[in-house]
Amino acid sequence: MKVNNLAFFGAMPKFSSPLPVGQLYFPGWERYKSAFREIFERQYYTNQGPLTQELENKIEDFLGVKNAICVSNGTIGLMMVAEALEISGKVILPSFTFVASAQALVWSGLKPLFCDVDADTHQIDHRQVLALIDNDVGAILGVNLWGGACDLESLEDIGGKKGVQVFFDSAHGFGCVSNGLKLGNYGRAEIFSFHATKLLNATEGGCICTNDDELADRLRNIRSSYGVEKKVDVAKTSNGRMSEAQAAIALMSLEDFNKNREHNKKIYDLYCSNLQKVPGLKILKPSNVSTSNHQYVVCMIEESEFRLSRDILLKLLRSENILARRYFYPGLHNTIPFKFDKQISTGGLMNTDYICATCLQLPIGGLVAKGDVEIICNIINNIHDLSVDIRLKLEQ
Ligand code: T4K
Repeated sequence: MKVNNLAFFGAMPKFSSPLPVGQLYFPGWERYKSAFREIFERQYYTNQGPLTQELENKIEDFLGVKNAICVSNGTIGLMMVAEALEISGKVILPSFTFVASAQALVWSGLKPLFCDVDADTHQIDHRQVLALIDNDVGAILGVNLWGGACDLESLEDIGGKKGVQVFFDSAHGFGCVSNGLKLGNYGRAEIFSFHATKLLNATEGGCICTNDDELADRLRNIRSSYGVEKKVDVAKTSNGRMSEAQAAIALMSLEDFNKNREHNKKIYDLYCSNLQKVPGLKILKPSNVSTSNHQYVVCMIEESEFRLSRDILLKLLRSENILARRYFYPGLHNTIPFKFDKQISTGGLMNTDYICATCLQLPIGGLVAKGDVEIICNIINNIHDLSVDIRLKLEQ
């Protein structure tokens, strides 16, 4: 292959239509039709309808958790938990996460305090959490990234010893198992996202899980402005209701969950075997879990060995219609409003900066076939082989 065979330098893209990074598993038109016909016949669109209730029951069974409280998206789920836990002051969370983890805290009147992450796992560095705790810290929000988990038990221990509540953002973690227990069973509560790009998909949606019945009652009353049958006094209410249309799609997605996860695992394994010899490219192994949902394929590009930067590789791939992404770039601490706040972190966030500059997501999920992975890996291998020529051409 020659440099001029790359789409970036004028050749035809290797994929005729864009290949996104997200899941996008579609259940099939006939199943949609029959699910939506039933909603139409019942003439019941939202407010804890039969499909939402069925979904909650099925998620409780699937995760082995006492309470699953479905909501309209993961972000509002985080806001509702922060409210229900009656937290005040600062909340420690990792600096490498999606903006919603921190913004949900801001909406709840809390102050995020960023903790750096581990360079190898990308998860919050629990050793640094301890050093950040002072009297103003009201909670720790652990985030379970990339179909892996942070050190859940260490964070729970730290919270217990310091008298600080711990809850988890498991937006990426539905169906993952850590220490023999499915995510959803850790901390005071855990939040999942069922966004279209997640393996369990409700188009938009999410779920809060907790084994604390009293907390669950509070959450159910916060979810809707008019509460639920079992009234609990809460200071603030919201509208975090999941609609029947969302629940119908999530139910189909849950039915297909194991099959879709298997597909992701095969795709993940194929990337690993086809890219293992590329110098400077390392695929992240989901951390701290015995079962992952393989929701993301995350790789790190070390420029000195790969001989091209992550950003150049990204441009070359995108020209081929491979919509690779650099998630969480440029890092939460470099976004508004956090970048203007010197107290948002107490030390350097060196690992977060390093990961933001080197990490890249490759396509996985329902729209990606094994043959696509072969093509993507060939292109990446070729790009590395041609790196010297590519550099020269870019400098011209
Ligand atoms: N905590 C964490 C750690 C999170 O990662 C997230 C969300 C949350 C909390 C909050 O949960 P939610 O409130 O979102 O439920 C996505 C999602 O919007 C977001 O849910 C997710 N994390 C975040 C990491 O990624 P984008 O900007 O990457 O997605 P988007 O819409 O650009 O889609 C990716 C690709 O898929 C694009 O190439 C377009 C394509 N696409 C997307 C959709 C939705 C399609 O082809 N069809 C589609 O329907 O944010």
